[in-house]
Amino acid sequence: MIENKNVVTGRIIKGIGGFYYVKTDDAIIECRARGKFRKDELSPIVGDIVDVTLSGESTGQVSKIHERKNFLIRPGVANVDMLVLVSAAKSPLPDMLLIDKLLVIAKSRGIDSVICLNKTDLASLDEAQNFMSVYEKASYPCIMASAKTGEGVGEIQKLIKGKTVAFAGLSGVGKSSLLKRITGVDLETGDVSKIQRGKHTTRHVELISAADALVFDTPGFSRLEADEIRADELWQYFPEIASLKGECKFRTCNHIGEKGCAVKEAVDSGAISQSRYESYTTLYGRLKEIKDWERKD
Ligand SMILES: Nc1nc2c(ncn2[C@@H]2O[C@H](COP(=O)(O)OP(=O)(O)OP(=O)(O)O)[C@@H](O)[C@H]2O)c(=O)[nH]1
Ligand SMILES: [Mg+2]
Ligand SMILES: [Zn+2]
Repeated sequence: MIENKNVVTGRIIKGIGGFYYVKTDDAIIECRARGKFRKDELSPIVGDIVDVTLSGESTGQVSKIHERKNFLIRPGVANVDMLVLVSAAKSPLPDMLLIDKLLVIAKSRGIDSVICLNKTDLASLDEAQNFMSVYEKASYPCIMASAKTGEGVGEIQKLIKGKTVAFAGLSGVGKSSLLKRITGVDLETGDVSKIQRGKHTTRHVELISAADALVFDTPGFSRLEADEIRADELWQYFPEIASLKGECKFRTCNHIGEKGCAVKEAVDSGAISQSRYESYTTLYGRLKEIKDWERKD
């Protein structure tokens, strides 16, 4: 094959207003995506490995998206090894259903998740541990952190070493603040009054190379649907429910109040947390209403 000198391969590290910034071995190239991606409904996202056809020294056009290992729509990231789901112990309080939806989506796409509770300096140890125990029982790795005091930062650094990791969560939980500590890169962080007015600080996904890892800083979000998942498959994406497979009285048990349900028994005994079970039943009810033909692929 003849090598085309005008084509280089790199990774999208940022996307703003129709421009993509592609990092190659020796440059950052500003690109516009080609029309054909829109037609195929395949848009480049941050983290994509792409071919770029150069039009100048540092400008070009994304001409091919390499096959993705995985991707998420919200936050829009591709080819990740791990998701760090950040919540704050206070301001804002954790949104358990949102966390559980994102955990479900990540699991269904084969992405491992870690739970990180930030701003532990604002809460009592009891409050922090209550939150942690919900996810420890579900067998997710959990870290208590504070971007203010530096607690947990070393632990996160150790965990993400050598990996490509996306930080996600509500606006204002401190994703950028933590990443500033972790990577030493000076990211923009918000002030609380701005967040209370519903303003987001980080507006674009950005891939940062630092601290022996590649990390995505992502904008906060509060709306998320897991609509691509079928109600009768939902149990698979709750590890603590999946581990009870075959234990219920009825083989077809959906764990929403049937007789002899081992999942409900585990909730009653405290082995499965009430909050996770509520998320399961809420999500199940919502997904059950969606007809198969309405489901996006
Ligand atoms: N007390 C305390 N405040 C923190 C901590 N981490 C972040 N903050 C504050 O919380 C506010 C929001 O932090 P950001 O890092 O901008 O939050 P974010 O998650 O990146 O928000 P978006 O970019 O809007 O999604 C800022 O005022 C930070 O100083 C923490 O551990 N403790
Ligand atoms: Mg931010
Ligand atoms: Zn059951």
